[in-house]
Amino acid sequence: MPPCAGAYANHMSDDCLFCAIASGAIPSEKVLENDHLVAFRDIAPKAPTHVLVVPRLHVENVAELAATDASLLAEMAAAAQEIADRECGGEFRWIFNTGAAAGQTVFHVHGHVLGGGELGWEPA
Ligand code: IU
Repeated sequence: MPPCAGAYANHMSDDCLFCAIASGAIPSEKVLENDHLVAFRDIAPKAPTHVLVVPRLHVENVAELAATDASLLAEMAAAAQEIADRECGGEFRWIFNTGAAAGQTVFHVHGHVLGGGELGWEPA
C-alpha cells in the first residue's frame, strides 16, 4: 500500500501535516474517508461538531483547488453536507481560512465543518 492510498497517491507533499493525516501516517479521528478525501475531528474543536474535510491532493488553498480540480471541491462540499446530516441536522458552517492573516496555519487546503449548536459570528 502506498503511503497515501487512493487516486492522489502521487500528489503528496513531504513535511505536510495533513498529507500525513490523510495517509494515516499520523493518527486522527476520521469520520469519513474515500479515495479522494478524508474528514477528521479537529484536535481543538470550536463547536460540538468541528471536522476538517481534506482532499488527498496537496494544494495550498481553496482557490488553488478550485482552479486545479473543481470537481474535488464539489466532493468536499458533499462530504461536509453528509457529516452535517449525520451530526448537526444538516445545518453547518463551512470555513476555508486562506492565508496566514486569515488564520490559516496548515497550508494544505481544508474546509472546517462547524455545527451542532448555536454559532456566534466572531471572525476577529
Ligand atoms: P487553519 O484554518 O489552518 O487554522 O486550521 C488548522 C486546524 O487544524 C486548526 O483548527 C487546528 O486545531 C487543526 N489541527 C488538527 O486538527 N490536528 C493537528 O494535529 C493540528 C492542527 I497541529
